[in-house]
Amino acid sequence: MSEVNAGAAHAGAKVGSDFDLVIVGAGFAGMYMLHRARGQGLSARVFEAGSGVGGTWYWNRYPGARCDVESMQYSYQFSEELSQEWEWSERYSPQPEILTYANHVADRFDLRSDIQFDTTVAAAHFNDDTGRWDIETGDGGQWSAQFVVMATGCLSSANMPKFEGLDSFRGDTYHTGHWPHEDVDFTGKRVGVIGTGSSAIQSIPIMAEQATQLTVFQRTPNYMVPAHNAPMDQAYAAEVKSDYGALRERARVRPGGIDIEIDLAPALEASDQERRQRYEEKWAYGGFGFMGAYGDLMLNEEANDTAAEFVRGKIRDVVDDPAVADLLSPHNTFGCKRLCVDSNYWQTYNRDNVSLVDVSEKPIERITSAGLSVDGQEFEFDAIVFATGFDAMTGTLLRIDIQGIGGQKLADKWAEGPKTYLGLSIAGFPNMFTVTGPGSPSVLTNMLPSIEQHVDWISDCLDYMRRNGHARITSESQAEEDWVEHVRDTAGLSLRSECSSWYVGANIPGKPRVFMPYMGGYPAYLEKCAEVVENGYQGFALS
Ligand code: NA7
Repeated sequence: MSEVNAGAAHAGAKVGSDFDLVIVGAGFAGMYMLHRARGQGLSARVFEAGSGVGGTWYWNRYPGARCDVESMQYSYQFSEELSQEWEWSERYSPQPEILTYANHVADRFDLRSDIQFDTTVAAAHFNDDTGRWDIETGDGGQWSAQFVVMATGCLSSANMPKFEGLDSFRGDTYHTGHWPHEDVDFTGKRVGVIGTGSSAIQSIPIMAEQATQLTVFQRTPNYMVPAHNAPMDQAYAAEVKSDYGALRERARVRPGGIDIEIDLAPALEASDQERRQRYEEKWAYGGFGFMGAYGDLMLNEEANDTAAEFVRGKIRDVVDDPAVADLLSPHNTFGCKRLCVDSNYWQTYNRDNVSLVDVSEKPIERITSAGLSVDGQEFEFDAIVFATGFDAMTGTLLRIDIQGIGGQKLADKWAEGPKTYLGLSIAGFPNMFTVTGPGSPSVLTNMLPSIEQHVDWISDCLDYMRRNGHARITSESQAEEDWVEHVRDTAGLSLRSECSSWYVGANIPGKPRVFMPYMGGYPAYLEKCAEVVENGYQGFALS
């Protein structure tokens, strides 16, 4: 999360050092990139805005924060010893445990000495004369590096809507993506929550147990599938560890890079009863596997609606008040916005101290000194929680003043949406790589393996360059254009590109509407990345 100060160039700036590689961010991507760079004998420095490692798991400490990918799959795979020795305590890991894991990795591989914490990157300018990157940190430090790796995360710039009167509120305010490090206790408090995405649905059931009154302001209801979280099944963990490679291999051939069962049969060819049974089985198992019930759920509106209606039925089953159940029921395309994996979210609305306010047609008018107002009605709170998400995929990169060849600003290049080659490289910005950048499968996959795949690709590329005496790599404009077109065409095949989600930037006013992640599937993407290398870094110019 970079609260960057783009205008930080000033007299008396501290002079830093020269590095082979500067890495921005010390989340899972930055940490592994540092580890690989060191293994290649490169000098590297990581700049991290936070005071510790962990990236998204460092910042998102809200109550109930938990990974929506199962623990045995959401972990690094580069070290077999690490995979064997680390023990996850639950089926889905809670944020504190993932953060402990990140810290364990930092210690185990002795990473901290090359990470500069509490340091934002304000600017990165490609210097046409030296062929290196000039980097400026928010503290006025100036650094030079041959290569820059943007390990800045996909969901790392919090979206705080510009509500009128925001500063006038006398109570406490929180953003789920910037949660305080100390415990926040809502006991005895009246709490308002804005948003009903993953962060909200994870935190609402827990906050509701503390608050005297919890009021949720919902603009769009979301589809959920139950997590059925539980203590780790030790027999299952042992079975996975007996051949971890097999699990990873099964995951690699799945579109989302997660080992879940996928049936390609079309939903519409099954009878109502067969469909019902299949959905019930998936529901009973829990998690994203629900999406794998049929092959056409994201391709055919009618098929999609069978899943949507099944989920709406589940809402009616568990929510006592039919009017509330109705309000909680989504009617947009199932799985179009990111599916939420929940624990007792809808059930929470059966509590006497929880209420739901629809702001879909009459938006929040303003924040007031006592709370907020909607449609002329004032709601009073002791605390307001903004669970309003992120400026996804491009937000953090664009908050840094990045300039490529000839001073071209990334913000200008991306004015109509992000353009990359493979989500790894940007034409006109030589020797800069993005880990899980826009145009790569990233957020549509299990992030950790996707991060490792990118870091491995970049590291192998740097090694290739060194062995072949190349100092500069840049993606070619035509290759980038072709890839951008392919990303767009592939997105167009799926129902997913049609709704107002953060995947298309719809949650940020004024952001260009472009489906940002690559939807062609993880296996196809891996193949493409490998093919580019086999063909001598096809689409890149090396010199
Ligand atoms: P999300 O999924 O982007 O959710 C943000 C929520 O905040 C969503 O319900 C938004 O409604 C709502 N929102 C945003 N701005 C407003 C305003 N101005 N008024 C009312 N409501 C608003 O972010 P999360 O942090 O929950 O999850 C992000 C990802 O993290 C998630 O997908 C997982 O990958 C992990 P909207 O739907 O836009 O109508």
